[in-house]
Amino acid sequence: MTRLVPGFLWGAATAPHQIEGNNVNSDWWLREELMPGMERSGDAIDSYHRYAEDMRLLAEAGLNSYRFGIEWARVEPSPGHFSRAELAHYRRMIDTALDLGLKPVVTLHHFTHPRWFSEGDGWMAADGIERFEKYVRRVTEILEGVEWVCTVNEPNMLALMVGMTRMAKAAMATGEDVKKWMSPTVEGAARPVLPDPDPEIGRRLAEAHHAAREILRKRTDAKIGWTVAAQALVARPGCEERLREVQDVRENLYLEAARGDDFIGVQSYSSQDVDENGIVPHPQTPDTTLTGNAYRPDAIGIAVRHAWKVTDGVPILVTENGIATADDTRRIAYTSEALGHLFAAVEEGVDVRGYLHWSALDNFEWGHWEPTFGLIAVDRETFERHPKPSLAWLGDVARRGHL
Ligand code: IFM
Repeated sequence: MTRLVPGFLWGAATAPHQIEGNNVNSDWWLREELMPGMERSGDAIDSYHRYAEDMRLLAEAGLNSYRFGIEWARVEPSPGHFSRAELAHYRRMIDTALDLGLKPVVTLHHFTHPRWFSEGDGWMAADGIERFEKYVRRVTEILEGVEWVCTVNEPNMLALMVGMTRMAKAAMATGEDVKKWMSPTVEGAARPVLPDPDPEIGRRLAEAHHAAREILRKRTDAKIGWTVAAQALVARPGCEERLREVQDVRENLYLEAARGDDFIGVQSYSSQDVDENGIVPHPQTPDTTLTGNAYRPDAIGIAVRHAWKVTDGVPILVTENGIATADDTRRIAYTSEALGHLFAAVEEGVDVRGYLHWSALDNFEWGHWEPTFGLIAVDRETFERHPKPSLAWLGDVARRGHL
């Protein structure tokens, strides 16, 4: 039996825009309005009001941690104007989690920005980082008792999305089809290989992360990290050099920026090969997931070993891992296999501090509602929650501490 560190986090994760509903001051809300044919977040699953019920279900199942986010667009609806009521709302969420015995893992930025931030040059504006620092400084006022803080979620995906937004704006101005720039996630089988993240934006995000880390270290006792989207890339024979080039631009820039952090969040779903032309598209097979990913529960093992190596041994928190499927028995099978691969890496000496499943609830998958990742289903008319067997299963694993 694999020995896990004492206090190993067993939990599930969410992000504000995907579950709260009516995030009207965010750039994603605007995007959903402007992009033809895109599904909208709308009320989402109304977790803004129902977070206590959501957390209670996780705690009762046996989990000891919940990763959720603070929404910048709510906390700072216009530049420099901070909402005390929204900060109090997120403080209530932290208190609720602590009362239920769930260690909060709090994300400060998960893909969305206040509209006013994106209307300008966003991260590339001269004062882009300073703006983020101001927000982070205000948020530290409500973080007492929080042990884990993620500054920016998937900066590598964010750098790609900022680039996609630029392309969408350019396409709209010339009347071209914007569909391919709408969202980084796709539903259905025909998943294209996503473009590279823009390294200039990536470096800027790394600067923002370091600035936030400094503020958080001065003003809180939390462990600080950021969470990187891991593609678990594997070289085909003779393509090791090409793999390295692809990893450098897609992941290593972000993993190297985590050296000196207290932890690195690893988020993994699937794995892909790299050949002489770059990333090989996911093969389409009967077990392809609802986001077009290959069914690859071994990805998490590849991902944590890579992160461990590139960060030079920064402790790892698996901040996301899961599968988009309508068949919950597949979710249990995938997660069980994934944990087996994770534990194998632990046996080899990789320092893993926790496993947070994506996602606690079925939610808004960035322009799509069909791909469901949740341990809990939600009726989108009544907002009733229906825990799936996978929740009880994961809670049981958490209680026992092994498979
Ligand atoms: O839903 C997303 C999440 O917001 C970031 N990581 C990947 C998830 C599944 O696509």
